[in-house]
Amino acid sequence: MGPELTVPPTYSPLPPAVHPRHLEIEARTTAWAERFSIGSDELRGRLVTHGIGGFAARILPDGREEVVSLLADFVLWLFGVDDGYCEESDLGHDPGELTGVLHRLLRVAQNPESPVLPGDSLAEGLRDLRHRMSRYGTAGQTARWIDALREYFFSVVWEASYRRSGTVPSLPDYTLMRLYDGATSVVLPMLEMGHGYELQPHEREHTSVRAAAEMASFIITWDNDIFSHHKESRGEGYYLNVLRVLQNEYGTSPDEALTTAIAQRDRVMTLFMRLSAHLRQQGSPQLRQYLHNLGTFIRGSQDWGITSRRYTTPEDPARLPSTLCSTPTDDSRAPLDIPVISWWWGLVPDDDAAPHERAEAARTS
Ligand code: 3E9
Ligand code: MG
Ligand code: MG
Ligand code: MG
Ligand code: MG
Repeated sequence: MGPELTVPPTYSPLPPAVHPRHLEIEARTTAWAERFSIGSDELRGRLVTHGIGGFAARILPDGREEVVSLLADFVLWLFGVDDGYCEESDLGHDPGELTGVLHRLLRVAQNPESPVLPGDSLAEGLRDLRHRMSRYGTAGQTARWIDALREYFFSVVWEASYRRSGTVPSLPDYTLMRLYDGATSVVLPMLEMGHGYELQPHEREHTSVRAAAEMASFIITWDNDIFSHHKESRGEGYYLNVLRVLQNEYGTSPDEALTTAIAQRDRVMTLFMRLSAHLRQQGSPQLRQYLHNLGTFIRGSQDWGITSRRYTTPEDPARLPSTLCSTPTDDSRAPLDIPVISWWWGLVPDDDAAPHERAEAARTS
């Protein structure tokens, strides 16, 4: 085990917010996990101390309460899969076996009435989630959620192949995998459901809008890697984290990898802010709401990440920051040297001034 890393306050230009009913949501999610017996007793005992209800309450601070609760239960369920199946069991070392299990779960999500995996607690929990998705979302949103679950499952199978061989992917491959294996894209349909609208496909699938969502996934998962590095590097067995990938890619120390990862997420954050401002100028009210909630997803993940017991691990404390900061460590407008995402930097017109610059120009013209 190397020397302990100290994570400095990281950059956030976005304000904090939490749903006023977060305590009730937290309590209901604990009860839901018990009712469906999600994970082993030991895993569930840990998950209910992680403040997952509060996390969902930060992702959708003004959302419809039933959908915030649904999101909280779903995130707890995802940890039942990600911890229970992928990271802490033999199944996570066997991509073929894992594929079969995940396919059966997908069938449950798609056709909850089919007698697949009867009596399995994750399957029963998923049936309940699916019924509630259909209640609060449209048929299109439910289908999008199932497709996103499939892309998340596909990526954890890829991850399992690295776990099996004990190898570390290249930075571009890790970046591509991480756009999906943090389960961020599975949350996106619930941003719409939380506010009772449906983005039209021509807007949601527009290259720039999809890129904005991918940037949010990048920032959220890079932040997770930064804040969860302590938990992950001290755990037993294999772990995959951007700090490990960067050390492997560039032959640098853990401290240098931390500095690089923070610079990368800061550079993407400044791009996300410019792209959102650009898209807001012409987008529908629904798109503006969606962009707003990509922001609350990012900020909520940061606030949850530095405070959750899951990452602070009080019995062996991580050196995490207690605040965030208002200045990026890297505000370059040049693309990151990662080919799978470097095209993002071509989406914001060069002369697209920052919002405060535009306001100033309008005032003085
Ligand atoms: C994967 O990353 C974490 C997801 C599968 C957990 C579910 C959470 C969400 C869908 C919201 C997105 C939030 C994130 C990525 C924290 P990893 O590194 O296995 O998570 P860990 O908590 O173990 O560090
Ligand atoms: Mg169980
Ligand atoms: Mg994981
Ligand atoms: Mg994990
Ligand atoms: Mg992590």
